[in-house]
Amino acid sequence: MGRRILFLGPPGGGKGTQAKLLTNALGVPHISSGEMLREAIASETELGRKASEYMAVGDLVPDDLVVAMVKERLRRDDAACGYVLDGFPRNVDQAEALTTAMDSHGIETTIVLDVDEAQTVARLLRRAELEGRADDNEATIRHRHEVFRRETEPLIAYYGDRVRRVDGTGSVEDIFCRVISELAS
Ligand code: B4P
Repeated sequence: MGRRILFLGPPGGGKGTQAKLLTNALGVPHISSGEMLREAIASETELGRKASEYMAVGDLVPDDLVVAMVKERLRRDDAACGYVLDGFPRNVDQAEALTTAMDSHGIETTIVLDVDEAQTVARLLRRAELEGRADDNEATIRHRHEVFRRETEPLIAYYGDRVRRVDGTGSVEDIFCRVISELAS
């Protein structure tokens, strides 16, 4: 089983949840662009100040900022034996930048979590009640889905035969079993 894995899926599709479980199972770092950007906002860095206006309305943060951030993270020693990427790349330009930067250490497998929009919206509205994340309001969630369809879905064709589709509905545990089965097959 390869250890350079990307999770793709709609907002609320469960990428973060499944990526964390897989990270623990494989012993490689979980690299979430969304989490890194939220940390930058919380620490009030220059990157955080620039990113916050885009994230608040559900738009993508400009590619140059995100690509530099993730490339720096991937260069650290703990990612030498693999990584689980979550939220990056998010469009074809970011994917091209990653392919160029990683050369032969690029993504081996892309797991696409299939979940319909109604379910993901319900999940994110529940999270809004529990965690109060700024971009988890219905208008922004709908916009994040539009951005996903326009910008991120084309990555399924980009990664072609490296893609494994997984039914992302049901319990977290059931979905994780499907992910592991796909990676083992
Ligand atoms: P992300 O943090 O990546 O947010 P997201 O795609 O909207 O996914 P999210 O974390 O919400 O959902 P997940 O699938 O993990 O990005 C946020 C913003 O950062 C973007 O809008 C953009 O502005 C910016 N950004 C990030 N990366 C970028 C990039 N590469 N380029 C440019 N901008 C970028 O789902 C988690 C939720 O579902 C949780 O509440 C969880 O508890 C729940 N859940 C999971 N599995 C479940 C299950 N089986 N049943 C029920 N609930 C479940």
